[in-house]
Amino acid sequence: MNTLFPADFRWGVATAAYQIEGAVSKDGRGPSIWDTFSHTPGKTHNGDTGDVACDHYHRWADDLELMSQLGIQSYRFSVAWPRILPQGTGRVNAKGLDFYERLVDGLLARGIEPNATLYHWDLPQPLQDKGGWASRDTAQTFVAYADAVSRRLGDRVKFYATFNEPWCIAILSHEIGEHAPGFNDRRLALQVAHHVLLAHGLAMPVLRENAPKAQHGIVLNFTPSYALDDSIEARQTATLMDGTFNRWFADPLFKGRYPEDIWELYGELVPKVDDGDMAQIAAPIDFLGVNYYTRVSFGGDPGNVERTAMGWEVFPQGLRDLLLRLQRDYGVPMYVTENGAAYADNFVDGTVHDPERVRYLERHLAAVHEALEAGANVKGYYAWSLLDNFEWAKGYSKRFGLIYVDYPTQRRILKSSAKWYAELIATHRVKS
Ligand code: IFM
Repeated sequence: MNTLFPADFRWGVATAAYQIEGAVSKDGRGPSIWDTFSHTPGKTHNGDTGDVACDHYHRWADDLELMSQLGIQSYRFSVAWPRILPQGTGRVNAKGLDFYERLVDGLLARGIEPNATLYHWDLPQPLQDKGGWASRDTAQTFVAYADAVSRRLGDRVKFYATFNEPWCIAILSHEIGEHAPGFNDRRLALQVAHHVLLAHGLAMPVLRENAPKAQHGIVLNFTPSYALDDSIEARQTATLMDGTFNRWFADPLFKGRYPEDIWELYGELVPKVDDGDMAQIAAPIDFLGVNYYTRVSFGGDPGNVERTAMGWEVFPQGLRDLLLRLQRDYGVPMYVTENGAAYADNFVDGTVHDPERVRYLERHLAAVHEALEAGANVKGYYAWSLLDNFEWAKGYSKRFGLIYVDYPTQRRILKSSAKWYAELIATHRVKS
């Protein structure tokens, strides 16, 4: 089957600041919670840190050239708050803004649309010291940061997303403890989720004012939840998982309320919500960024499951189902802002051959195409990731890039998947 995508469908790649930039002490950048966390023994694989990462802070122009070479149309990157406001608040560090201005202008000069995420997990450490996202004040502080960035970059950035993956910011980092700041407290995590959503809503009018021609939204990670048999247990567990993982974050944004079944489930752990918060959170957005990697399932036998190097099930149908369900439930224009896979890539005889990743991407893009045909308003796709990079608690042990990074030399090598993606962009067609 050959699937042709619409001519105006956008093809992009995505990265995040702490995962690629390195240069953590350069040009006045302050420390973030990820510097603290990754330097704490036992928190990351092998004690890996983002100190150097892909050294993109110095190599950004070469990386943009690689994007040009592949025909990338849009680049989703994140802005590091501690470069802009080293203390988190107060004095703006002009050199931090200069870096993103160079990056944005460099993209525009190459005909690549800038798509900026304001928060991809690197909270300035001084703000964590004052309570971090558990403190309501951090929501207002975020607005001042969003103002500083969007005032300088304005409409040159075509897409602004406030947050990347609130579930990870709240639950993975404050309840499960796997990510910075590494807490294990569900009540705290739910309050954090509320403050993050509130910060998003409070920032929307500011972003619209500073960049009236840009599109504004937020990026959520979704893990669709399936019952594999008809048992009541499997169906109930799947519904609750869907509620805690997906609806808890999406319903407030689009319906102005938390899902009732999960509110009841959480009982006395629910967050403190002030008058007016929910209306603020539900401020209209122009797009929803959808990050999709895998699903969870309950009951029955999933059979012989194919998994990536992260141990995540490969389930392309989940992306089609998800896009159609989001269309039905929320009816908002969508971009797939992350999708991709880690595999154990090897650099052999000057090349990196990664047929599993090509197959993963091909099958997921076929699923996106099916969703489009069935009426989902999906306007673009960003592969995660442009480069192999710092995979958070997993350090450098997991490679998600279309481009291989040889960390000791910082040499970049196009994997077969990068060449495949370039061909897809040129033809708008995916074979499956
Ligand atoms: O690397 C991460 C990214 O930072 C957020 N979404 C998932 C990716 C793969 O785990």
